[in-house]
Amino acid sequence: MSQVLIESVEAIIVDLPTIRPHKLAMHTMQNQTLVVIRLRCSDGIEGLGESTTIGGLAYGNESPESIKQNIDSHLAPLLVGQDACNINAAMLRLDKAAKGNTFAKSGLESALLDAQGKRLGLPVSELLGGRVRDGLEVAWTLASGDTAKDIAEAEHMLEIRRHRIFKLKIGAGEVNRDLKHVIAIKQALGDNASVRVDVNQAWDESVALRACRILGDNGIDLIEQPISRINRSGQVRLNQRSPAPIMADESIESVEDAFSLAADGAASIFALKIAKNGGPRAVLRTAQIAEAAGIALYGGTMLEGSIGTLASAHAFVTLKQLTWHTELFGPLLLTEEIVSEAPVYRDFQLHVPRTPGLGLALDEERLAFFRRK
Ligand code: MUC
Ligand code: MG
Repeated sequence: MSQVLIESVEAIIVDLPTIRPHKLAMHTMQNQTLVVIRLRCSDGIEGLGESTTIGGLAYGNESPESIKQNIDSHLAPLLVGQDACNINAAMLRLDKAAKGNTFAKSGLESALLDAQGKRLGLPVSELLGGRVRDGLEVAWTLASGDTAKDIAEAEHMLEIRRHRIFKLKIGAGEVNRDLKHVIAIKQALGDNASVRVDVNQAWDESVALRACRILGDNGIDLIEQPISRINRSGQVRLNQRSPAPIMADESIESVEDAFSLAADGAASIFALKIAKNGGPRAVLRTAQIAEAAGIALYGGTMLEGSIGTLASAHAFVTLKQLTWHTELFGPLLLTEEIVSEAPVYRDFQLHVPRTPGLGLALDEERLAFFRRK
């Protein structure tokens, strides 16, 4: 068989409405911008990937526009003409020529895996060594900014059996008001739900020491990234003192970050995100570091659409332990789809397709309608 080559790589910016504003410490999302990757190969197979972030440059070092520009100008030319079946060689070539850019690389790695899975007739999870579960329990984020609305939203999710784990985005408001908001929600939901918070780095250590104690004492199960990713020693101290476990999210911007966090004892849970590691294979390297260090795992999201969500899910179903479950609800925050069959959420779980590749096809008409002109 003659070699299969990568013929073209396209990065497409897509703007989609959200079901409601989504309020995070550093940004309020009024919509979501996806970067869809389309990788065409000489055997006619097309691989899909996604390189999505949150709030322009509010979350990380890459914005949708910079991701597209860097793929168009630097990364795609390195891939075109290369062997489409050798994902190790393709990703090594990108890593040699381009520092960082893990969001862009994640979409490209996902697209290569999707194409290879379609070629071999295997789901991406099987290319990654094989799944040990078919479904993933999915948390929902309460982030309307209003306590009563959040409680009503959580109760509805419990009733329709879609979510029983809730993450509350705090840190934008005054700390005592935030604590009251969280405790009111936990009291309303009681033992029917796991309630966690994500501070998105908004506190300093002096505030976090007191707040983490109050949250832990009031039944909050997990505290995500309470202080700046830069304050490593503060995070180590918080991890030793907080009654609720500390999860690292923004602190992990690469697989190497995961290693040094583990070595320093700076978190007892890692939020795994394909975008922050450079793809579904790269995120599994971070998972292996965590497993070796006795750090628990959580399947995180950058609020990707269906493509990025399933690229994450195919990696997460291969994991031995996923103690804190996942938050792969991105498609449910959007009012519109650009794939022909949306991922299936049922009985608190996301069901991961067993069809070849990621298990998705683009809806060309909807993509044409929503892509940025
Ligand atoms: C984050 O910081 O974890 C994940 C869920 C959500 O609502 O926001 C994201 C980002
Ligand atoms: Mg987070």
